[in-house]
Amino acid sequence: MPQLAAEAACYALRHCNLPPHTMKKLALAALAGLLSLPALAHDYSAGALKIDHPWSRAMPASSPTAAVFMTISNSGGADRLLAASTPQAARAELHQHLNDNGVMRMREVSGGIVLPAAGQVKLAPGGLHLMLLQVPKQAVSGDRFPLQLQFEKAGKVTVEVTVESGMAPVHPAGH
Ligand SMILES: [Cu+2]
Repeated sequence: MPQLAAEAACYALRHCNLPPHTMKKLALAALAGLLSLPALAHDYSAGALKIDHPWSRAMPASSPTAAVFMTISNSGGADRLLAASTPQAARAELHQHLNDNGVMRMREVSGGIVLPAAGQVKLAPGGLHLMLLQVPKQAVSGDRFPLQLQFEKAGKVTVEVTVESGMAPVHPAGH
C-alpha cells in the first residue's frame, strides 16, 4: 500500500481532531466498550519473555491499517522482536513514532525491537507499535484475532489480540 496512506492512518491513531458530536459518539462507544469488557487481563510466555495484554484499537471499516500494542517483559538476557504475522492482515511491520521537529512520523524499526535484559518494553499509542497493513476486513471492538510474534532468542509465540474501542488509551499497569 502507499506509504502515505499508511502514515495517514498511523497518524490518525494518535491525533483526532474531530467535531464535538463525533467525539461524543466515540466517547459513548468507548464507554459501551468498557462496560462490555470482561476481565481482559491476558498474558503469554515465551522463554524469558512475558507478553502482556496484546490489544488493537478498533479502526473504521474503510481503514486499510490497524495497530497492535502490548507490553513485553524480559526476565532473561537481551532479545529482539524480529517480526509478526497475523491472518488479520497481509503484512505486519514493526513501527516507531518519532517526533521530527514537532511533526509525528512513523518509521519502520530496522533490525527489530530491542528487548533489553531484565527490562520491559511497551508498545503503546504514540510510540512503538505493530502496524497491520492491507487489512481486508477490520475487526470490531470485542473481536479477538491471533498474532504470531517471532523473537530472536525466545522463538515464535502466538498471542490473541483483543480489539478495543479507540477512546480508552489508559491501560493501568497490572490491570
Ligand atoms: Cu505505524
